[in-house]
Amino acid sequence: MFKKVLIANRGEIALRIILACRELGIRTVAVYSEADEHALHVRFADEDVCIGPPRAADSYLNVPAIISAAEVTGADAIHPGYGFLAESAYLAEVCEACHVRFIGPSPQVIRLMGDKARARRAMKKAGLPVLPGSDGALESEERALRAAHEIGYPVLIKATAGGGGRGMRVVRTPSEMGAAFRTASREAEAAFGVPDVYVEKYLENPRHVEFQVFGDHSGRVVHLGERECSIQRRHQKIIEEAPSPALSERARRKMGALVVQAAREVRYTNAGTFEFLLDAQGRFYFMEANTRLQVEHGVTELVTGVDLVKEQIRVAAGARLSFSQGDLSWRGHAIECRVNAEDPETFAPSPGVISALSLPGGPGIRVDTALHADATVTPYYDSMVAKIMAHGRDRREALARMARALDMTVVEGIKTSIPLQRRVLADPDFQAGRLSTAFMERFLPAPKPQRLAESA
Ligand code: MV4
Repeated sequence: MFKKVLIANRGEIALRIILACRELGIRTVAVYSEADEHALHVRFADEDVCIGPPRAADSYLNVPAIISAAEVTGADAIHPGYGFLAESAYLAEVCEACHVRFIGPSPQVIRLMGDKARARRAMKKAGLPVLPGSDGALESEERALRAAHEIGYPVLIKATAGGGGRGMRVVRTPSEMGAAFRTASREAEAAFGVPDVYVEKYLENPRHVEFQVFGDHSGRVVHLGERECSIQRRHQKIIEEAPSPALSERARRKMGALVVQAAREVRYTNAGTFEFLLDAQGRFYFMEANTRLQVEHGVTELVTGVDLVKEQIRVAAGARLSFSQGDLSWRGHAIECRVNAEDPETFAPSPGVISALSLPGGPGIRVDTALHADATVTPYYDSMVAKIMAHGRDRREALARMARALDMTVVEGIKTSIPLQRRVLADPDFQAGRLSTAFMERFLPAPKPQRLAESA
């Protein structure tokens, strides 16, 4: 087992990884930017190294600084968390070259899944259903038009280097192709440095359902069921749950078996997530695979009882998976609300000093956060400051626990997304499990008269 792990991240996930290391008896090294000198992840780690100025590009994304910190402290491994360098094939390669273990999949698998068109091709070949589409990057607008003609409109132009919705454009008629092709390509170039795009049949208002997979270095691969992640805004998830209200036991078994087979085919190791779009008829299509631990891993932990972070560390150190598919069962229902430091009406970031803090507890509640009284929420990084999770025997109980947990949460000094989440929890469609990726549109900045009426 590793003796010392460096955590190349900050905030709640850095803390989450430190907790896992503690339980495994592994020493921890925190890295931090000048903005995070007093952060909780630094205080809870056994050792810490400052890796640069506040801007992420100068610190948490600085590969040489992070590798140097690992070498100076004698760390055996690096856990990247999520975001920042978590899906950097380059960091994984540099780790190999420097004989520091990267806690994640191989550089080859990270690179494969990072190219969305290549991943789509590979997963189709491995037996996963995909939407009709071009099987690779399109060289010109004319090629895109020809592909769209074969697929049938509407189509979606996607960036091969994509993710996060950037470089995506819906095209409903041939006349829209030219402008959409050029803007998508330009956006992709600006965001990812790669202008390549491909097209796919566009599915209107699908659900987003993702499967958690895990592979070890002896070739064992299992799935830990799915998460429903349709409640999102501008590709930022807001509420996630496990299991998905949309999947029957039979559908889960079928999708799970296909995902395991596909992951095996590419020799997937460590934790991964296979994202699917689900249509109104229950048909599912592979969208992309994320080669990292996800923000929402906690809801899977609550329903399976597996500690995914400890498993990641053990497997990276060469251990076999501590459970087999047959050992796994799912208990009850879990839901997560992401607490963001933002205005719940306008979504504008809301940095500041936490003047008062009272976090929820009681039966079935878990809170992952690095917040504390007097903490400063800086404007430099992602606005997510806490994750509130609720577990219950069924969805109804989980939702009731979440609602009262949100009611008992006090965060003063900044604005948070909690009021918005309370409104979602109270929504009849949400309560009935009628979800889609278009769900949040109803909750977006209310037109002015309505807002006046609300506050009256
Ligand atoms: C799609 C789609 C509809 N049809 N692909 C969003 C981000 C990127 N991962 C792919 N995304 C989508 N791909 C086809 N062929 C709709 C989306 C999409 C979406 C997906 C999951 C969760 C929220 C979403 C919000 C808008 C669009």
